[in-house]
Amino acid sequence: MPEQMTTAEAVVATLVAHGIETVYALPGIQNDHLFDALYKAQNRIRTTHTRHEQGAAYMALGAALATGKPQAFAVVNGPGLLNASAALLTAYAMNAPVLALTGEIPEGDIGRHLGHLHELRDQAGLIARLVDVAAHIRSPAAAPRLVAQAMRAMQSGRRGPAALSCAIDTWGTRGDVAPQAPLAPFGPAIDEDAILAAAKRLGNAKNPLIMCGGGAQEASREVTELSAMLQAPVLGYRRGRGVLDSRDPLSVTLPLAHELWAKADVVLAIGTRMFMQQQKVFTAGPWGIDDDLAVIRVDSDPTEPGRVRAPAVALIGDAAPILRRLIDALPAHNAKRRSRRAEMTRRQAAWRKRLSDELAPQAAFLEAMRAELPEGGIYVDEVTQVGFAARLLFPVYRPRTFLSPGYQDNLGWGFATALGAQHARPDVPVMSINGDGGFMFTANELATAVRHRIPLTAIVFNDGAFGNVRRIQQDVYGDRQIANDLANPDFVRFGESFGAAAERAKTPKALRAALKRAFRRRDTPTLIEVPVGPMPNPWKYIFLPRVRGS
Ligand SMILES: Cc1ncc(C[n+]2csc(CCOP(=O)(O)OP(=O)(O)O)c2C)c(N)n1
Ligand SMILES: [Mg+2]
Repeated sequence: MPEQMTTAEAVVATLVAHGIETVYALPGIQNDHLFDALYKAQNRIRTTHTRHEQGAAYMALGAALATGKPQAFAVVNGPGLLNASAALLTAYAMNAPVLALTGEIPEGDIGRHLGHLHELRDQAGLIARLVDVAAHIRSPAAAPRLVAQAMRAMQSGRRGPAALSCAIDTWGTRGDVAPQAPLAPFGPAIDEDAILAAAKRLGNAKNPLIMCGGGAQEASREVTELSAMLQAPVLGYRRGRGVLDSRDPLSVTLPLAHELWAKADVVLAIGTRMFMQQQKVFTAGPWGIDDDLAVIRVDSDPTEPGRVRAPAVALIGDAAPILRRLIDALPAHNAKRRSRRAEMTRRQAAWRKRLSDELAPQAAFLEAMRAELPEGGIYVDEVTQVGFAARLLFPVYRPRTFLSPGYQDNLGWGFATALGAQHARPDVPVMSINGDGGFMFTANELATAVRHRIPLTAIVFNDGAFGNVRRIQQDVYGDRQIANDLANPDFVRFGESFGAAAERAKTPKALRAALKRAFRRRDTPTLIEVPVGPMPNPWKYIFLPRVRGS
């Protein structure tokens, strides 16, 4: 039955019908009708406001990554949208379902360059470069369908962000609106010939290897079964970590996977761009591919597998159902396999020892963190020394519990993203690690954590520097140091001034004790400062040389 409502009310009603529970938001006059609609719908949808638009957008991103479900944020046009844009860019790079709702200047004046409040020339064109699916809402009647289409797009094929804009006057326009149920996600049927081809290749493989990217996060059970059937080691580097439990002897981190890569004959690459294997990174790599290596790609984006090099087999669609079919088809072709348990346990231990020795300061802090963070607790990464080591050394037990920013690697994403993860998952502790440089990008959102009682635990490793930049200037540029030293607040007093719990921990042991206290607080954020010195260089274990092909 159509009902009379404003465009804003129609959008909110449709978001609610799609299971959106929270809008992360920062208000402003262009969106006043939207916030009025959110006010009226308070018992069905929460509005969680932040102190800067990037905080709102990163919170939506964190909530999406932690839950795997679509999330929404609302900001004003122009500066509000631009403030949110780095998070939107990151959501795109991470294939995260984040919906941006943004205002616009009066409908009739778009494109006339009159200089309205917050006017941004060709805002729609700018948004189109940030997301794959964007629409401009022109009437209340059109709103539900556009919301439903955006929601469907965010959950179909290659996942990713979407954006909806609406002019200041249109938000308030009343009209007849018909309710809109969610649209079924779309995707191709599973290609049975390709499943058979993949099953034969994998079944006959002598040294199979599985590689997981972010697209494998929903296929943990299937990857675990396949790995056991094939006795195939599984690499998860950043976005693929936790798909196979780190405690499984077949779960390997980057340097061991690189070693295995040299001898692999069939690789099953699931939801990964295979960037390091195919691309030179600065002066290292690619790992290389030659004719003795058959690559099977599983990807929800049909354009991804052949982008650099045509694979032997491409399986297009969501990973979990495809892998389930592969599990069914494999036994008819699978070789009899000896357990690699002992071998992999030994090789893992050797790498763990080497990395823990060479990256000792980072490893000791990571060990303290893992000891306290419960099995289902969520670790949120940053572009910082302990973070780089975590990508190699931090054991991860479950999918969606290691959130690492993907190829944007944008400094400052961590704290606000972790805030969103903790907001969306109040049932588990979330731990955000930060450098002193990155933390100050969104440290203002401590106020948001206190205001909304979000019990996030944030650790700041304080070396008084953009440490990574400093080390590069020391090592590569003859110690000509510029723009890397930081004047910091007293982080403990800073945290306390917001009303957060705060303390300083100088050793891994002290950090462990501080984390124990922090994870017990369930309605207050905690800030833990860890003063550190320079840390050993992790990069030679991350940017690895070519081991095959030419
Ligand atoms: C948005 C963004 N700006 C700049 C950089 C470049 N960058 C990478 S690491 C880094 C310094 C990080 O300093 P800090 O957060 O203190 O971590 P540390 O290396 O000292 O542990 C910078 C500036 C980046 N990755 N992202
Ligand atoms: Mg630093």
